[in-house]
Amino acid sequence: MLKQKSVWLIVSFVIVSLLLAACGSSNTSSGSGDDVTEATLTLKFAHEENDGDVQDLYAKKFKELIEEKSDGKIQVDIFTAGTLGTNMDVLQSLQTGAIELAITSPGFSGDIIPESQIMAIPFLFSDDLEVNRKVLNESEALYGLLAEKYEEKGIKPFKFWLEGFMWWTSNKPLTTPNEMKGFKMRTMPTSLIIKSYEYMGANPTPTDSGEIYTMLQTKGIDGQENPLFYIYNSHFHEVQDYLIESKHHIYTTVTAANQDFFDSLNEEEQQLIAEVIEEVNDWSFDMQEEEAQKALAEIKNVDIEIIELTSEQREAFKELSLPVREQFVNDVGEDAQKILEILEADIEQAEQELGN
Ligand code: 6CS
Repeated sequence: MLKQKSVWLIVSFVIVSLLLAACGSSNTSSGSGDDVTEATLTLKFAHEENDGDVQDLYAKKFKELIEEKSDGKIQVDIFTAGTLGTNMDVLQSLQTGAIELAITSPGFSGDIIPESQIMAIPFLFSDDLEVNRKVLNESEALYGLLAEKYEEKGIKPFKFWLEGFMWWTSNKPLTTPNEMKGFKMRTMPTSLIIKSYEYMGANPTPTDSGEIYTMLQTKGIDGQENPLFYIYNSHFHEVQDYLIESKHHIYTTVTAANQDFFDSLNEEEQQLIAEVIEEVNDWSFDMQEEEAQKALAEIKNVDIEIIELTSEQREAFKELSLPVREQFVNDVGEDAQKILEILEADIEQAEQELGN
């Protein structure tokens, strides 16, 4: 007998497929009449956030540039969070080719690409965003062995990129491991994040992103982690007493295509898509920084206490979280170890090159 989870997965897959079928196929023509350019390709581009969030601004920039540079021959339809099911459904749709492009984050891809959980290890990346930018742009670990793991699952990762530091919001100060004990911390569903918080003494509670606000309000969870723009746009600061600059992690994500779809394109189309993603990626670093600054300025207007962890305080949480690295290697295997070793070296090298 099929388990309830499997039945639910099949049902949501059928719903998403029907929805996408209603949106049309990837080879289409748009408009009619002499003054309208015939579109030869329509890309369905899904992401995990809401209208106006960082991933949405990224997708809109991609749409603007590719439609302009292809003289309207390539068109883009953007799908925001929830419109094609959960974020895990989006990843599945990318894998099956029901959508052509997506922004997909490691917090949701652990079941399909276990090695991608490396991006969810806390305190692994630098506390300097420029260093992290360099690593995400160039890392041999990410564009070598980790990229192969995505490709084995039918997904072509173009660029890894970041959406800012993760901050904690909470209903009590979180400055020492003692205060973290039993704390109901909302997490994304990937098992490595859950284990990391268990090591830090918390009671991690995976929750769908659409439920976070209500769960905070009703005290079903005590707090959550997210970049500033997401905290502000989702109004979490309105139902939390503390905003903590913990720098325990950065929010990373990947812009990716369905591999078969990408392989089916001609060289010119492939090059254009890759070039535009490169351009949007460069642009996105300043964009996410601006969004973070705007959000912080707004949050400072409300009644919430902002705490910046000292490096000693961060170190105490880091120490507790360290076993998750070994657990990642034990759970995922030999290649996970290689990716981790190369990534650690890439981060160290970037730190040295940028003079940290
Ligand atoms: O916490 C989450 O679930 C969400 N956070 C971000 C920054 N993007 C998408 C994700 O669903």
